[in-house]
Amino acid sequence: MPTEVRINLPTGELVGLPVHESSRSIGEMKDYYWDEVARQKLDPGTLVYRVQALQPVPEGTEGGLFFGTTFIEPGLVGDEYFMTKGHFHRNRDRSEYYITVAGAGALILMDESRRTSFELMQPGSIHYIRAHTAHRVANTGDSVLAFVACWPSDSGHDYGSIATKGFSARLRTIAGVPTLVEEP
Ligand code: S6P
Ligand code: ZN
Repeated sequence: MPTEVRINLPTGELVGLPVHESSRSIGEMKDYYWDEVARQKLDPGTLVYRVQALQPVPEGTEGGLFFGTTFIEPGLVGDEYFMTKGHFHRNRDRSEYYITVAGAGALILMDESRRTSFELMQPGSIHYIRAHTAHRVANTGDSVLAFVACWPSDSGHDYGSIATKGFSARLRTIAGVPTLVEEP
C-alpha cells in the first residue's frame, strides 16, 4: 500500500513499494520534436524522462487519486528542450496539480482551441492544470527537473491528439532564453 512509500523531499524520489515506474528515451519520441533530424542524431537509448507513480486503486476508478514524480533530464534536441510527450486527459474535465521539487523548467499548457501558454517552474512552484487543457513539461535548466503531480484515477491519458497535431507552440532556447515559438 502507498502508506509504505516515502518521498525524499529534496529529490522527489519515491522510495518503497508498490511504485509504478516508466521511462521515455529519445528513441521513443519520434516526431515529438520539431527538429527530427537532430533527434535522430542522438543515441536512441538516451533517457529523456522517467515517472514514478502511486496508483492505490485501479486505473479508471472514479473518486480516487494518483500521485507521482516525473524526472526530466537536462538536454536539447536542436534548440528545443528535453520535454515530456504531453497529453490531454482522456476524460477532458479532469484537472491536476504539479508542484516543482528540483531544477528549472516550464509547464506548457494548451486549451482545446489550441491557445498555448507557459508557466515557469522552480522549486516550490505550484501549478494548477485546468480541465480541458493539454500539458507538457520542458527542462530549461542544466540539472534534473523533478516535479510531483496529483491527478484523478479516472483521468486517463489522450496522447493521440498530441502525437498527430502536437502543441501549437514549442519552447525553444533563443539566445539562451526559453521562448515559446508558434508553429508555422
Ligand atoms: C499524469 C501526469 C504526469 C505525466 C508525466 C509524464 O496525468 O500529468 O504524471 O504523465 O509527467 O508526461 P506524459 O505526457 O508522458 O504522460
Ligand atoms: Zn496529466
